[in-house]
Parts: sequence; C-alpha cells; structure tokens
Amino acid sequence: HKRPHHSVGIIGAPFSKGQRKDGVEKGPDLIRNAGLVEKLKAQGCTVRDYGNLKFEDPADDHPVGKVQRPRTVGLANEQLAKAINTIKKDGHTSLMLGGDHSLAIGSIHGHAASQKDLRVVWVDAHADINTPLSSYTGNIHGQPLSYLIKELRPKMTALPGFSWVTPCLSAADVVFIGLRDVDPAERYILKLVGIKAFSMTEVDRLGIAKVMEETCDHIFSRGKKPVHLSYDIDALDPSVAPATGTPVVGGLTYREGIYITERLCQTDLLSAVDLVEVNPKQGKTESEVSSTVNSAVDVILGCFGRVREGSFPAGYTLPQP
Ligand code: B3U
Ligand code: MN
Ligand code: MN
Repeated sequence: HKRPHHSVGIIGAPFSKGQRKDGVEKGPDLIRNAGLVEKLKAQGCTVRDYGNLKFEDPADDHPVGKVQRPRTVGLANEQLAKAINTIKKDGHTSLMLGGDHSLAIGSIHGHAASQKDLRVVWVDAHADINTPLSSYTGNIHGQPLSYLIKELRPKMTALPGFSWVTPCLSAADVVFIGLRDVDPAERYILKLVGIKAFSMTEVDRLGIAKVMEETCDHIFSRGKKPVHLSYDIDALDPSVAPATGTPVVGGLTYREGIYITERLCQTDLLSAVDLVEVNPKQGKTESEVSSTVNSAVDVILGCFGRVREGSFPAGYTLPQP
C-alpha cells in the first residue's frame, strides 16, 4: 500500500458557548503547543495553519426555550463553515481543533458546501443528536447532528442564529462509534431515522477491527465518498483522556481510539477531521491535562498517516559502511 501525501489545513476554533464549562476554548492552542504541526510535518504532511477564529458575542443572547446562547453558537458556526469551505477550496484536508462539539455544525456544513455527498463518522461517548426541543440540558453541543440530518427536519424549530443552516446529511450517511451515554430522546431518534451505531457494547462484541470493517462497508455501500471524522475526545476512556467536560467511564482504549483513525486514513477518503472537547480546566492534575492532549495529538497523527508498524520516507536508504 503506497502511503499518500497529506496536505492538512488547520483551523482553531476556541469556542465554548455550546456548553457551560469554560476551558474548552483553550483546546486549539494546547494541541498546537504539544507540537502538532511539527509532528505532522515529521511524518511527511504538508501543513498550513489558518490560525484561530475570533468569535463575537451577539448582544442579548437570551435562551430560546431551554436552548442556551443560540445566537452566539449560530454565528460562531457560520464563521467556521466559511473557514472550512475555504480550506477545502484550497485543496487541504481540513483539521478543526475545538472547542466544544457544537462546532461540528459549522465544520460539517462548510465541508458539505465544497464536497457534495459526505459520509460522517462520529466518535463520541454521546450521540449529540438531541433536537432543541428534546434536549434537557439546553446545551447545543448535545444537539449538532439534529441540525444537519434531513430526516429530522420535521422535528426542528427555527432558532435565531441558525437561518443559514440547511441539513446536508442523510441518516444513512452517519455512523456512530463509542456510544455509552445516550438520552432516551436520542435513542428514540436513532431508531426513528435509522442511524448505524456501534455503541461500546458492539465494540466489546465485535472488536474494533470488525467495527471498522462494518463502518467502512456502511459508509461506502452507496459509493466512495469523502469522509468527515468528528472525534470527541470523550469517546476515549477517562483513563487516557480525563480532561474533558463530560467524561464517561467504560470508553475506548487508547489502542481502539487510534485504530479508528488508522483505518479511516487507509481509505484515502478522509476529507475533514474535527478534534473537540479537550478541556484543561477539567483535568485534576497537570498530568491529566497532558495525557488528554497527547491522546488528542495521537488521534490526529493517526488520521494523517502515522502507523504504529513504523514507516520510512520514499528514497530512504541505510547508511553505507
Ligand atoms: N446528552 C446530554 C449530555 C451530553 C451530550 N454531549 C455531551 N454531554 N458532551 C446533552 O446535553 O444533550
Ligand atoms: Mn460530542
Ligand atoms: Mn461526548
């Protein structure tokens, strides 16, 4: 298997208003400061860093029903969608560093604007598919997929800040991996619209290799299409990624978490990646923060060609005695 060259366009989204815990806006710079760009280059990637987005705070962003900060979240995602669209037009695989998972609305929307017919692999402890009406927390990071899936349109209400959003995915385009904390309403929605989901029970039953073969079979059953990987760091077990807003026991091991990225990289169809929900303020110690950040970096490196078996650049030769 010839290893393809990866051209990565990085956009930082230091945004936390899709949930209530601050600190998650520090994610992009923490991940960069762990040497991300250097490591990507060292494994043969071309990297362009587009820097961090600057977000505004619309005045008087009062809740709509239970939904918190809809105008702020809507506007931030509109900005992000434009940035991702630019990165895709420039010919890169986009890498969005969050930030909370509400940012997937803009990231996927922006990706879909340049690449028709996407597939989405959503790696998460949570399903993030509450509608604004079904959400009991009101946090939009628990809702992003409801804005994006066409079949859920009849269940959606108009929200200020979201008039630019049109659903760009079909239920059949999405696969979940790692679920273990799913609200009743979310479980109902998964059944209602029929979304392929590998909860931790399926990871236990099948093993991660079989989960990934079935994931690829599912997303490519209607043709080879670009893949958007939306990776919530809380999919990993809290033993390897403790510094996140809503850790849930019983998660993916480091090895399972990395295997997902290696397998998707192998498809040569990975077109956009989100890495979200790294929150240093949720780490109890410095080492909890650094282990979480290191896990995040390794997830990203796996998306862009790092293989655990090792590799060498084209033209490599041994030193002659
Ligand atoms: N399902 C709950 C909890 C949650 C979702 N995503 C995270 N937590 N990280 C909700 O808020 O919708
Ligand atoms: Mn999430
Ligand atoms: Mn989550």
